[in-house]
Amino acid sequence: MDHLKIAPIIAYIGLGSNLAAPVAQIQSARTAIAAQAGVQELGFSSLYRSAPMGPQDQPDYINAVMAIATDLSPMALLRCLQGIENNHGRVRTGEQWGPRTLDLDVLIYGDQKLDLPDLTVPHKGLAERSFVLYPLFEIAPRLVVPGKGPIADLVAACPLARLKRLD
Ligand code: ROI
Repeated sequence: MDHLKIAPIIAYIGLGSNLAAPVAQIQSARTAIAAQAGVQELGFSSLYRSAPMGPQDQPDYINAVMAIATDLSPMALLRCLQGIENNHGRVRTGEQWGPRTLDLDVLIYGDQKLDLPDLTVPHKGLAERSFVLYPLFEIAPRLVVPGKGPIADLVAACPLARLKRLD
């Protein structure tokens, strides 16, 4: 029955943290994502330090992007990422742009464009966020972002802001 298997989808996850040892949060999230049933890690960017987008009276963020192959539906993947956020002490204050121990976003899900109540793919803010575009470009330089165009063009049009790749 092998021929009936559905090919996994390639998806990209954005990771961000600016509280409670952000580098450790991101590394632990990577391990947790890769350990999920139906998820296989394909790639992981460098870690980047970025100025907060939104209120400035919060610490700098650590950001990264992960490429996965997955059999999970978009909503199943989202729920799985929310579970990992909760396990990392994420407290949902209702403050939209506030600091967080761990933020996991479904940035891209194959070639799909989705506008569900809880999930928009590709991620709405993607084209304006250097802390998403640069790590994404690092691991997928030939990617075409559905509805938005080649990643190289998006990177070229997005100011670096205060983004620094960590070594
Ligand atoms: N700012 C940066 N630099 N990185 C993030 O991951 C991030 N995440 C957020 C908001 C509050 C919008 N700002 C951010 O959710």
